[in-house]
Amino acid sequence: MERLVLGKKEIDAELLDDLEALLLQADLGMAATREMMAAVTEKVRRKELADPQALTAALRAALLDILRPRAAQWSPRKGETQVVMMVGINGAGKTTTIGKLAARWKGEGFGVLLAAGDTFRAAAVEQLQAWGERVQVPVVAQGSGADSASVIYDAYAAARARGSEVLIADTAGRLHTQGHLMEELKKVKRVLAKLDPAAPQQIWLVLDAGTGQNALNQARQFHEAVGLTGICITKLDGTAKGGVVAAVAKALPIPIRYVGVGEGVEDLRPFDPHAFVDALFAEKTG
Ligand SMILES: Nc1nc2c(ncn2[C@@H]2O[C@H](COP(=O)(O)OP(=O)(O)OP(=O)(O)O)[C@@H](O)[C@H]2O)c(=O)[nH]1
Ligand SMILES: [Mg+2]
Repeated sequence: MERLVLGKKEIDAELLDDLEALLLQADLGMAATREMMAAVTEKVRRKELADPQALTAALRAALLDILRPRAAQWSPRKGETQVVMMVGINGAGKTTTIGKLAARWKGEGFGVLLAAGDTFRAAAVEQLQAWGERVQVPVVAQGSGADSASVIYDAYAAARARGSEVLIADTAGRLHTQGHLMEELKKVKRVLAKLDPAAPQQIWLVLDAGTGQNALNQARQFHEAVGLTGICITKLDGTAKGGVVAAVAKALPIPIRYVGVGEGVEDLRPFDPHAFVDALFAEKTG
């Protein structure tokens, strides 16, 4: 974005139109784009922006205004056993993100347990177990075909008995439009609530940044079905333009917890609005 703006000598209507198109192309979506354009257009009208550099700065500030309210970290707490349930459509990156989170929280000194709640997809249990071995965190599993709610319930009971601070529960991928599968997630919530009405303390949606504006629909529908307390956005290392983070931030009042930037165990970053704005405005090379 920098290049487009800085390549020009003055701010005119054409530059503003180009900018709007660029924001939409970068997946920021209508609402966030409108808000940012309104902010900078107003500054242009009041002649507060002397040159295209000032315009870039104003755009960054407008984007930060959208993102900053969504930056809120969550961490396990000593003396409690909390459940983080991960939900999302097929292939979004749930299981991978669980492996990364397990390594992070274990590294911070917390007792971590994983629940193989994806009893639906063949090899899903083995995939989580492989992550468990890799990051040296135990996994509670019953094998495929088992009842997801019962696996997660047993795992929560085990986590409490062991005094683990956090149980991270995997769940099967599902389309946000599949009503009966959404019902299954509600069942997990009901069953866990028998052990503690506050459980699951966190329900995080995993979104693949590459799904563009469809990510918004997913977020809305999962939120409506189960009530989200966090969002993780994966695959920001790939071809995804990343603007979808702003679209989601604008549309839903849900904290963005982490972003995934690769397939490795270290490739998870706490969501940092400043770093995100820098990355979005950085010139892509090649
Ligand atoms: N490049 C990149 N790849 C990722 C990232 N997160 C996950 N992946 C890859 O995306 C693919 C799907 O990840 P999974 O973790 O299996 O996704 P899932 O949501 O558990 O999928 P289901 O279990 O089928 O619902 C895997 O090949 C991961 O390695 C990321 O941040 N960057
Ligand atoms: Mg999975």
